[in-house]
Amino acid sequence: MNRIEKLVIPESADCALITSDISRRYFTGMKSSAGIVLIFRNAAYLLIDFRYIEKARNTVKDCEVIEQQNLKEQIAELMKKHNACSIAVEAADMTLSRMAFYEEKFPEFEFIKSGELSDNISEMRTVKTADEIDKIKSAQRIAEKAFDEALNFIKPGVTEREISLCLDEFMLRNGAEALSFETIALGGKNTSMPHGVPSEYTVKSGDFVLMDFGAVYDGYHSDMTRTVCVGQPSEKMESVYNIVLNAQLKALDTVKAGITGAELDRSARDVIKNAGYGECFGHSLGHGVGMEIHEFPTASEKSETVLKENMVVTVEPGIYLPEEFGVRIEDFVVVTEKLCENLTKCPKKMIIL
Ligand SMILES: [Mn+2]
Repeated sequence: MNRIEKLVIPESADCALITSDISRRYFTGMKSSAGIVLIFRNAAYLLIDFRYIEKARNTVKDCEVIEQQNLKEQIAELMKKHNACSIAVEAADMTLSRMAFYEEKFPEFEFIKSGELSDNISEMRTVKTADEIDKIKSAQRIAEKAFDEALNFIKPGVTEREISLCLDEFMLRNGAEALSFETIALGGKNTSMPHGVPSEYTVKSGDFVLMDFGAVYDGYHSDMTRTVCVGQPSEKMESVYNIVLNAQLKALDTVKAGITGAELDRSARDVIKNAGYGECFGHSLGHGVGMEIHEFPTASEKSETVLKENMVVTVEPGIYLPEEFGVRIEDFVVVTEKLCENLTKCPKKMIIL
């Protein structure tokens, strides 16, 4: 069964209207910034405009490709053909103005606006196929080579922005179709801000440098964080680093199919709490990664999601001490029945440059 056949259309709807860029790519295999997929229980159509039509006709296999000309007429025709009158929309993507557009154009149809369709799609996407995992691995290999490059680049005198540029340029030159997100590269005191923005701050000897970055390969993201030291760390830096590392190793030892996101979060959080830094770990332990950089499942204190085999999830504990420094170490893993498969191959013992 292909993905379109696997999609569960909400029971109250006759068809599903796919409008988000990511879902369109997920179901058609083709990247585009426009177009809709209309999925009935026994047929599916991609309506896409002139800019993309050649590519769509050549590559899209699982649905009928129609050149979009008059969307209103074309949708009405397909609805009639399939004797359909209710349409489930992607509530997580649909804006109020687009919804108003559809409702105005199609007063005769009922729109199912509950989150059910979006939930069904995101649930499908949490469990990865072997092919998706391969793409995620390719993305991660690119990011890891960029990390090696950055280790050669980082020295006293370089700025945070230069470090982020070093990572970005390397990833884009070496096969990344895009960056997973705006690269975080922070030095010195700035490392205490978990999602700080790279500035002109110049790295000094004795600084931590924290880098959180990833590459996108064929639509799939990677995500990693490393904290390295430029010159000798203080005793406190070393001790905090090792607490974070132990918390991360504990979580990597815990993650497996059948536990909840909350249990995974707790495994690392307890190590940090017991070391007296519980208040300094103010974000959740991890999140799913795939076609989006943040997707389900969530590994947070409240997450009741039960992890399943072949979900991909990050493990990224941190300790942040304002006006001093911060440490985060992030790997991401494929959940399996026993030991997870760690997709991140970079060393984690403290690197001193
Ligand atoms: Mn992450």
